[in-house]
Amino acid sequence: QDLASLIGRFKYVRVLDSNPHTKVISLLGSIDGKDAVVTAEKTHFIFDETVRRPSQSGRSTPVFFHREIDEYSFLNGITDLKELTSNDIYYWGLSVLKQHILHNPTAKINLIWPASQFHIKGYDQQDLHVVRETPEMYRNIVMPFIQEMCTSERMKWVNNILYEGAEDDRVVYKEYSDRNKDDGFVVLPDMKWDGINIDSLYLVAIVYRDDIKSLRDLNPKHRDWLIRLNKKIRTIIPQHYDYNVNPDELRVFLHYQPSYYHFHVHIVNIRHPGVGEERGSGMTILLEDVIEALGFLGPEGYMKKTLTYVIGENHDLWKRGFGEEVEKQLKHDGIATSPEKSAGFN
Ligand code: M7G
Repeated sequence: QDLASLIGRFKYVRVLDSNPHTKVISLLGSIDGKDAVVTAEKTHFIFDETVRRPSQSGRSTPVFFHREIDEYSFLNGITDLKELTSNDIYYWGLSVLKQHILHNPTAKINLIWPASQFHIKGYDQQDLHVVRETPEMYRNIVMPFIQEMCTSERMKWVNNILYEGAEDDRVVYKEYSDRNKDDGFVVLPDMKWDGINIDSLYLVAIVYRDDIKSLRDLNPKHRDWLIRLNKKIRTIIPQHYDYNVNPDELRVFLHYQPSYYHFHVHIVNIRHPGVGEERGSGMTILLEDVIEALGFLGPEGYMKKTLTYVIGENHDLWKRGFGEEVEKQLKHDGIATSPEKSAGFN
């Protein structure tokens, strides 16, 4: 089964979401009678100073070099240009750029097939709400949910990367020894990265230890480990990309709620603001902030903290009680939920 033949058999059902800001569209459809979600994202422009060459080691992890002119760079690649209007010193028009499947592809396409209801709901447009997740809500609602989400089927892609050599040729860094499993981790390009443009560099670091499901499981005992992890990430990645990205140009962060409950951190070029937040839900917390907070949170760390973030109505937690909690919280705070009820402050 390759991507091209699967996409060829994709039967369109409806648009799940489209975002003119991120230039992403997600469609629901089916392939061979099973649900499929296809997402397309227009790729970013290639400037003439960065270009991709195969790495020396022969692996397909791209390495970037500076160079002057490339026929696929934005200006050189203009094959057609039509002015729409001009006014005084302002001109605007439309253009067609030279495209090439390797050097300058038009879009990155992701396919999930067969897609579960979790996947479909995750991409579907939804109403969002701010909620305070208290430690009690975590214990009563989130913990049982996490247990259900940690099936070997759902975690298969993670275990494939850690133990089965999946995506091996793209791995940027791997550290693992049986003696020191707790320090082991692997860094590789995230599924969200086109792998071409370093401005939109997006990597994910997945740890070998499996006792940490999410931010909630972190306590002060993990602080030194996270400091080491942060240091390694910020050292290794600039080296790997020949300092076309510097240690202080990487945004290293965690998601809560994550989509997958096996500890991992996101690593993104700071030139790509907002990335990792495109779903509009959950919270993004910088690894540096986590390390800092563990210095003064009590011995139970994040387990005792109330976490405020955005939750979508399609998230399972919404039905499992978060919806009711949001109402209760507003009532408790004395905040009216409709114009009739808001008679002013007292
Ligand atoms: P998350 O914070 O749990 O969820 O991050 P998010 O999707 O809301 O960000 C999981 C990260 O793993 C995401 O950035 C995904 O794009 C990435 N990811 C998911 N899968 C299934 C794969 C995969 O098979 N390979 C790679 N390389 N990355 C993946």
